[in-house]
Amino acid sequence: MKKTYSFFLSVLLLFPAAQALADDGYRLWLRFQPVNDRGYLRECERRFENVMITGESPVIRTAHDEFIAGMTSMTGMSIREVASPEGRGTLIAGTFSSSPFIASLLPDAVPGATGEEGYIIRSVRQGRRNITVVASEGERGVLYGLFHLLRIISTGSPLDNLDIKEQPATRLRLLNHWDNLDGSVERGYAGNSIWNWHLLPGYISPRYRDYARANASIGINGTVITNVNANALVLTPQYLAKVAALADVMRPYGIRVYLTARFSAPQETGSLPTSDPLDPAVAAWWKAKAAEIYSLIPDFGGFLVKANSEGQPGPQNYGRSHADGANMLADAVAPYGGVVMWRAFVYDNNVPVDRAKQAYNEFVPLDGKFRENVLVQVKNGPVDFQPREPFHPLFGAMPSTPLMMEFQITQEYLGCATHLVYLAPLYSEVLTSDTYAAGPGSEVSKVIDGTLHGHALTGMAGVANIGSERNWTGHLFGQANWYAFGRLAWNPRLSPREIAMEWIRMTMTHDPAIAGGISDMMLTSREAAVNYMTPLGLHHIMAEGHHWGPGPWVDRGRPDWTAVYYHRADTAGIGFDRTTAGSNAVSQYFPPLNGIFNDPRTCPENLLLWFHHLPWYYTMKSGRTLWDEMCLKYQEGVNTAEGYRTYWETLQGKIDSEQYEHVRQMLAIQAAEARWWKDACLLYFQTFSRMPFPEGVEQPLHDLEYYRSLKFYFVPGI
Ligand code: GCV
Repeated sequence: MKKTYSFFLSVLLLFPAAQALADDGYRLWLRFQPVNDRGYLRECERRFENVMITGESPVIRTAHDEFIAGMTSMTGMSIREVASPEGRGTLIAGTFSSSPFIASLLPDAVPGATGEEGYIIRSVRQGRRNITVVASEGERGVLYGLFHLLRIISTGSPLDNLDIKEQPATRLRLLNHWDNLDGSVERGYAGNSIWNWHLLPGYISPRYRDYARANASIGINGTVITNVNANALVLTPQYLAKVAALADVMRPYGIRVYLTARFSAPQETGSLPTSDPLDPAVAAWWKAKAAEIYSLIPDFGGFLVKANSEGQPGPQNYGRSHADGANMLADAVAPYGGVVMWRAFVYDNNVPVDRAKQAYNEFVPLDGKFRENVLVQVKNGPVDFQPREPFHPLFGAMPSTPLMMEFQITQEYLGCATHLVYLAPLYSEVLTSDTYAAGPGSEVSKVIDGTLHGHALTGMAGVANIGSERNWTGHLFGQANWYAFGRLAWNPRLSPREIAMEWIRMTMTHDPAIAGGISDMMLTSREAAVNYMTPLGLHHIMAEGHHWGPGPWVDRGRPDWTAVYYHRADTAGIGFDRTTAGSNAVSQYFPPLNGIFNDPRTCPENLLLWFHHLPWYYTMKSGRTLWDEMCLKYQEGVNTAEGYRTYWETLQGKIDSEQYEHVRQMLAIQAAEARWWKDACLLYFQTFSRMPFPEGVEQPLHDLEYYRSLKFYFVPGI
């Protein structure tokens, strides 16, 4: 790998104007802008003028090329490849087994110190020579370690005395694409699918590699490339060749490909008369299918399954349980080290008394009945990715089964890709919630990372917000949610602010005042969205079908898909009674939470109407009536969204012009939509409360009939 990367420098010197070009967002957080601070630049030169990256494999080659390209782009240095430390400083990277020299630099690193994916980054002094060593037991660890070092430099963080030891909290860190074979994306707001199924496997878009780079840079190690509302066609030889081509692109970045399995595939593509999981012919069909897949994709990850939910077929069609279905698939992939991720997002054919209770009721009795290579994948809350939900009561309630977290990155219920809603606070709120499953301190993150119940198979999935739009996510700030998901899957204890600052510094600016201002905006944005959409525990009051905009009046169709089912507003009050006197969903939580949620005086006010139906004149902690409080929350959300607009305008000329203009327009839409939410919801709820708006709440722009009559065609994502 001896090569001098002066080519990159000449490109930078020949085309300095390229640096001034507007940023279209394509490079995500991997912009690797030239370092402006001269002192810091000299520091980089002192430490990284030579590199020695040991080992030969596709992943190590990727790690090498990424590091050299990133460093060259940031410093313009001609980096020399060396076989032993030279000059003022050398970066040395590799696996312990690839070089006894690396092992000798880290004598304290006992076997198992890093695992396959963890790494150590350490500054070592040899005489007057600076050595920075990045080492791991596995080649993916080397790749992640070098991306970490690039992050240190691109955020302008200190380079001296590095002593970092990292290991991922979860084993499977996956994106879930709800991408269809026709190129559409369910709940996708950033264009079409990035997978061009028509041109695969012949044409490999450069985007696939850039996608893999971005994911590897934040530790994502798997991707489920097809929708959970699955199409059995993807399991046919024609499509498997396409999947194999994508897997080939992902592999050098340490990313495995997974597929969604349509439960009725044996009938749909295999012409069997049944898909009954206990039928030996069905099990044999899946075994043969697994063998076929692994012959094409030796590192295939496994299957993700949505069964018996929203019309998807499943084992219950044959009177079998979720465990029967999952285990049959698990047996098929087990010989190859594959896993099955079985989703707990289930809908019964009969409308339940309380939709929020269903997954718990169906899955808790199955605890301990799954094969060792099955994870049950649970959405963060019991209903469906709402702006705020309590954590899902299944977390902590299935000690003998690995539970995998499912977050939604795409903003189905959060204004699509039009609203700036930074989701790290939502993810973090859930991960740090105490389930009390094994007494105080039993946080959701400990269920997910396996430490609470002793599971080695662990994982976190995020429903991707990625599409064919040039900037990948539609809204520039949507990139921050992809980034934050990866960072939290690696380390659920990172703070949302820390993650925001990293992203801002890598994507927008190093200016501390501006970075601080932008991060303040990001950190408050989730609460702002909750306030202008669903304050005080309201939920699922979005418009019908596409879920964009308010629809608290929606009352047609399957009851648990309507808004009135969830808010239950009437002249007496509002909210879903899930107390022991109501649906008793509170009983699905461990003590003392069940008691805390059960009593309106102890229930957190931000979940009040999730658990309680309360009179409009109920007295809140502020001393205001529930009605007044709700009105003021809606207004607060609107005011915050307006404030973002005003703040952003102060950034003109201070950040990249294309970034500025893109976000400026998006924030204007968001502020208008926040007002629309407030006006529509308050006018509608006022028909029940019959109370006036309190002081400080602006009068609606239109009447209720106007808002109810609004119809939208071709909203993306359905
Ligand atoms: C993929 C919600 C969404 C559906 C989605 C489903 C799921 O109901 O609206 O689009 O389907 O969740 O998570 O399976």
